[in-house]
Amino acid sequence: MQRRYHTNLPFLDLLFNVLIGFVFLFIVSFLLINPIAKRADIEVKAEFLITVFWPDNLEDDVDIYVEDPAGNLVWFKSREPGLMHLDRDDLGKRNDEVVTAAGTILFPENREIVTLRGIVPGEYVVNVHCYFKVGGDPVPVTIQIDKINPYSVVLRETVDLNKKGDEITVTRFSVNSKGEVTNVNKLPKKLVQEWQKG
Ligand SMILES: [Ca+2]
Ligand SMILES: [Ca+2]
Repeated sequence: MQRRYHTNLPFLDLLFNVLIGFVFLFIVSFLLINPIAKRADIEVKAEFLITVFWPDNLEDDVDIYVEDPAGNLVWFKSREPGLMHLDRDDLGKRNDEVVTAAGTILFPENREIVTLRGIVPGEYVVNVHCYFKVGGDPVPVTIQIDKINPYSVVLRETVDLNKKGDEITVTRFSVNSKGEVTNVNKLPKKLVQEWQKG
């Protein structure tokens, strides 16, 4: 009996170590799962992001205009029609400084973002317009369209706006009821009317 007791000890030791190993793996996997669940929370709030940006520190004011399949137009004076939302009207360098109670905070980037919070099937039109310009050099404007669920880059393209008042249809893209992009083309469409130019 005594011999049998001694031979069981290493086995129990091993069993205990395996158990500790499993507990450790469980804790590690739990920690890994948690941030992924948090990211998913953010993802369901938007289906597409349309980001327009131009070089930092320029005084040039570029505006994004997006028309949805229902004919809604999002722009700086109509920031949340339908399921679209424009984060802010970036005026170039002029509104880069934001004065807060904690002091002045600098946002050097020039960027406007339109979020599509849900899917309306049909065609979207994305235009950029040069509202204000300093100097004669063209301003390179980059447009990126991100599809969020599942993630893919639909388009990333840079166009030049040469002078005040220039308007370019960067893209038209169609989305079906499943949220899939079915057609991308560049057929121009004027979205900025005279009264909107201010
Ligand atoms: Ca702007
Ligand atoms: Ca800016």
